[in-house]
Amino acid sequence: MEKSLVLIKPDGVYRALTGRIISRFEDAGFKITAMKMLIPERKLVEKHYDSLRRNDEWLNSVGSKLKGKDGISNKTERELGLTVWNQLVDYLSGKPIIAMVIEGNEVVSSIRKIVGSTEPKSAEPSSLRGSLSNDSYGLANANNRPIRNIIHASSSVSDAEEEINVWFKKEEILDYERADERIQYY
Ligand code: IDP
Ligand code: MG
Repeated sequence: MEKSLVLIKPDGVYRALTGRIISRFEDAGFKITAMKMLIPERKLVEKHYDSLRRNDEWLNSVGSKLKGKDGISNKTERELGLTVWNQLVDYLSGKPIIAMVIEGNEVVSSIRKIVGSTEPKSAEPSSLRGSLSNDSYGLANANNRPIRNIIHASSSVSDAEEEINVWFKKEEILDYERADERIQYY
């Protein structure tokens, strides 16, 4: 079965939303096969987001939303993107988060749908980000911080494999059968 890596970011933990978030994944038929609560060091978060730091398309796109803002317009879009990347790493470092491996049929794309798009303000209102937050690019940029969107979810099967290796050892991922798996899948 396909696997995804999900993090409940510090805003989700501080706002006591963890139970409701986990329930949404379980209710959709997905199986949690690893879970831990931890306060990650910056190095671990840097590793998790390493592919974004090397992704010029992401850096330029994030930076372009800041370009022209007073006082920082002398930086390139890529440099502004790197500033946001650093803020993103700070946002998750040294604060409580929950990391999970979730398994199921085409789970990566289904979980992205349940989580919703990056900006809570424009995420589907039925999604987790759209129903549990109203943060926007405008507010995040005005306050010089990354979007607070409660959850991270892997965006592809190959990203999921890399991200799972960042957060979990092989033996921490459990093999068991959910009681309704036969009804769902066999
Ligand atoms: P995703 O979490 O929806 O996959 P990514 O593009 O992978 O979004 O970005 C990672 C995280 O970086 C987002 O979840 C959000 O917290 C933050 N972020 C993304 N784009 C921006 C932006 O334009 N401004 C501020 N923060 C951003
Ligand atoms: Mg992403």
